[in-house]
Amino acid sequence: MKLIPTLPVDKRVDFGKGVNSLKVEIDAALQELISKLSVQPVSKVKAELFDVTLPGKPPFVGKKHPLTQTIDDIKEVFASLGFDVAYGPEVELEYYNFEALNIPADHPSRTDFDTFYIKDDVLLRSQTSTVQIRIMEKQKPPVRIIAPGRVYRPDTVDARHSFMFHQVEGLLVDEGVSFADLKGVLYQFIKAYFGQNVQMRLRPSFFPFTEPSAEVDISCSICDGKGCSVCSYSGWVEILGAGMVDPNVFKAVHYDAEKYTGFAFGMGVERITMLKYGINDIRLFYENDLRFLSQF
Ligand code: 2U9
Repeated sequence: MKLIPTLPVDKRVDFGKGVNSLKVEIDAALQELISKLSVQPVSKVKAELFDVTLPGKPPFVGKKHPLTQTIDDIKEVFASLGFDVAYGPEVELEYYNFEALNIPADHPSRTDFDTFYIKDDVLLRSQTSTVQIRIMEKQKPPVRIIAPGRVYRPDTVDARHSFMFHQVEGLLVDEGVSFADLKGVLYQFIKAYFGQNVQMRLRPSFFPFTEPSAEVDISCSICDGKGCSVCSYSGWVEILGAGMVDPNVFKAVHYDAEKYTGFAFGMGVERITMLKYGINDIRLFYENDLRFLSQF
């Protein structure tokens, strides 16, 4: 186009027309190329694709495992009764798991708990009572604690047994503590956890670490005590064990058994969770299947 003024006058018109039509052709080809590459201003793309009035996608929010929820619920009830929470090691000395709990090497009840040994005198604990012994070694009465945690037993896995499960054990030691105090505390716990309409009964039993001892039943929460397969048509289900701390346990931690008395109890977390929600297989807790876990 710059050349046009330099040309002789009679050539300018034809040359100008030719250049102009070339320009139109190039412009059209460029426009086509641009639209094929869909090069558009960013602000325009966003304005067309993003509708700010649409509701957002809810983020996936995880939640606590049902066993952790149960432990939290138990902690809350006992906190309201003045109990602290204590923890201890899962890998334990044989002494804390057995001897200090009045279970000497030749005691017949050891076979039920004889557990996973790491070496001669070190094992995976079979109950959380080890925690209470450790606390009593460090602290004078009054003691009022619950000890939640994992325990290990040589049980064959089936719908109701597992080689690892969770317990919450409790201990209260002071001057003048009686069996009636034990019964009152357990009664409050059962009403708070299972509901006001649930009944409780105690049956005499034996544990090496408590004397006297009892097994505690509640009226079946599945059938309301009418009788079903969960309670073997008896209307009652066992939910925990308990008793007055054996004087030999106090001897092991140098507490004066003449001055102090105390009660202790223990419950399986899986068991009470299964009873509360009607779960029929303990293995469901350990499989990490979200179809099960997301229901809680
Ligand atoms: C100390 C002294 C005594 C804790 C107790 C039980 C009875 C009991 C079982 C319930 C179901 C274990 O998980 S389970 O299989 N526990 O029956 N536990 S008395 O007694 C203690 C604890 C600590 C120092």
